Amino acid sequence: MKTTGGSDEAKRNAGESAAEAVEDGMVVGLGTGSTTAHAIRALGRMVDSGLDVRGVPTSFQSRQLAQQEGIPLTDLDTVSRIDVAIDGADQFAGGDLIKGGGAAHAREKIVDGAADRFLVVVDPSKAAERLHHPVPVEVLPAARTTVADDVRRLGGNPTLRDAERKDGPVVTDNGNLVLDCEFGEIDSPGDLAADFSAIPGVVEHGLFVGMADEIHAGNDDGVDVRR
Ligand code: ABF
Repeated sequence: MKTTGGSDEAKRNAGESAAEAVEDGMVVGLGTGSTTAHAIRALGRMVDSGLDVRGVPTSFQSRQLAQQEGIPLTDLDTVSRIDVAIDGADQFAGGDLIKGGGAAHAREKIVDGAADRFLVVVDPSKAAERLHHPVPVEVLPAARTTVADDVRRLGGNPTLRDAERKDGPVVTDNGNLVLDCEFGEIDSPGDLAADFSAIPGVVEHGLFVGMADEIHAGNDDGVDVRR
């Protein structure tokens, strides 16, 4: 699995800390990425020891890992609520996040947003005073050019993810494309989120504003939990 940023030990400490919040009988949102993968593996071990949970995956990748780990799965057509969602981030500033490095942010936002508690698992390389990571924006293929024009009008610089790759650009689990939109420091994430949402052809953007309930920031020696 592709890993980014900090050490695997820091990611493990974050993921395992969040998994400890899961209790018997819960429905758990299973995020995407290398940090959440540690939480999913920890949940797999808890299931082996008798924990009764059902997972709602956010991506093909998290579905596969959860299946390997023996975690029973369900979906949002079957359950009416999610107790806890555990998911990673590309950057966080306070409780605001940029997600979508794994191109799974549309489903992540649905699942994380449906959870009573959304726990973010990160390593220290993800911390920022102000968000400045490029914002991934999932777009309908037919709208990639018009959305890119609108992003430029907002002051951003959009790049089609992996446009130069031999086998073509990244295609999301939903069959769409991703524009990574560079804005420098983002003064008002809430305003930019609203601007993205108003663009025709945008399926979902990677700004998760005020959604996090807890940040589990792992380091090599332990974890710092911010609520
Ligand atoms: C997903 O995986 C994404 O929303 C985020 O982009 C990424 C974080 O991955 P990692 O934990 O590997 O850094 O959660």
